Amino acid sequence: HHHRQQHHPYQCRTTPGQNHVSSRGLSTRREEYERAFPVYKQPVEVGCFSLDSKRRFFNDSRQLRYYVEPDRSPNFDLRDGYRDRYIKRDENVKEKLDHILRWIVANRSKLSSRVTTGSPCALDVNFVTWRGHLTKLLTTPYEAREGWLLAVSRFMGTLYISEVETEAARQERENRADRQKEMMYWGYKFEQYTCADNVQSLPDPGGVVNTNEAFCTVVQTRLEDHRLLFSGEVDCRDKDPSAPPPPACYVELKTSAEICTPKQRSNFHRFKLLKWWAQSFLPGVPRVVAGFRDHEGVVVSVENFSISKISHLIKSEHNCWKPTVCMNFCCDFLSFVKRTATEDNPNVVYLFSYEPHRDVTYSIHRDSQYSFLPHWYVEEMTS
Ligand code: 0WD
Ligand code: CA
Repeated sequence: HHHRQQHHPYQCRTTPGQNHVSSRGLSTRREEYERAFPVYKQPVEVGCFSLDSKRRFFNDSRQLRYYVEPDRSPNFDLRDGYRDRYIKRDENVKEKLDHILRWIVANRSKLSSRVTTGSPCALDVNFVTWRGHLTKLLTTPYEAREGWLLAVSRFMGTLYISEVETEAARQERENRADRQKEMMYWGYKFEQYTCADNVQSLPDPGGVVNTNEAFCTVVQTRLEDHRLLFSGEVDCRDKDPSAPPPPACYVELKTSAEICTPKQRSNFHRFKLLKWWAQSFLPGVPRVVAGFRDHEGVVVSVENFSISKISHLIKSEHNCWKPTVCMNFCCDFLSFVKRTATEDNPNVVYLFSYEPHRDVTYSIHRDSQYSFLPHWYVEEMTS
């Protein structure tokens, strides 16, 4: 009794007024998103900001680092400093969109449309969010393990999307094994081995790893008729002064277990490259540098991945992910949000929920714990 519609899977499939689950959910089935690649405009960097060692906000690039290419087989010890030179960001503090909102307040003139054209879209964008939230949307049709919760509020015509930690994610975070905690450090340690603070200087593997520090780019782009403004953390940039302007000079750093068997290679292509591609494609970061490490946390090889080549690399894989499915799903989700989150009120939250193998559904919450647009932001924007 299911009549799947090829191009508009979210449209009401039942008679209006009939209370049927499929009439208010959004399908996450891959087959429904296999159509032409949607228009995705080249992302443009409109600004950046930095968070220092105490997580303080600065409207500048002071935390931007420079990539220093290591040997092909550098033998970096990623376990070094875990006990005595590691300051970890407090994961219990939920920052929501606060840093992006601070950036918007400081740079409002760059974003507001000067000509008032009737529609009250004070910011001239439809969506404001973190890049990481969009990455989760892109990978949803292939995500069989983890669900998500995305809170949405419409304010002055713009839709703000902020993640809410699921109960399952909170439990996983609180029950993390010691080995897992240490492995989370390895990624940051690899950054320290490969990044310098200045164009002229070299990396300092003897220093402290402090995960409060971050450099974030703010980009603007358009996915079909959705104008997007989002921010993402950037690891470092090409230190060559003649490198292209941001975001094309940015480099994403990753660590991954070394690949020893065909099965491991296939899993790497099917799962890891999907996440790497989605994350960097969104802001237009062209390359990923991967450090492959052994079980003892020693980097045994370093490899470059060009984002534009990843989709070709995976084509030999049977039953593999497709970029067009990722982008079309995201596009349709944003359309679904636009037509659902209609009340313009910073204290109303439309909570969208995904559980693997289910449609995306939503619930509405007024003046609840889910409200995430701070008073200072609402005040600033309306005065
Ligand atoms: O409050 C929240 N729910 C979140 C806050 C969720 C996600 C991000 N954030 C904020 C933080 O302020 C952080 O500085 O986002 C920033 C990073 O945002 P993003 O670029 O949109 O996130 P994502 O693409 O998922 O992660 C990029 C990097 C990660 O690198 P790897 O190579 O592992 O993908 O940002 C780091 C991590 O190094 N990172 C985070 N840093 C702080 N808070 C977080 C987080 N929650 N998640 C990933
Ligand atoms: Ca990284």
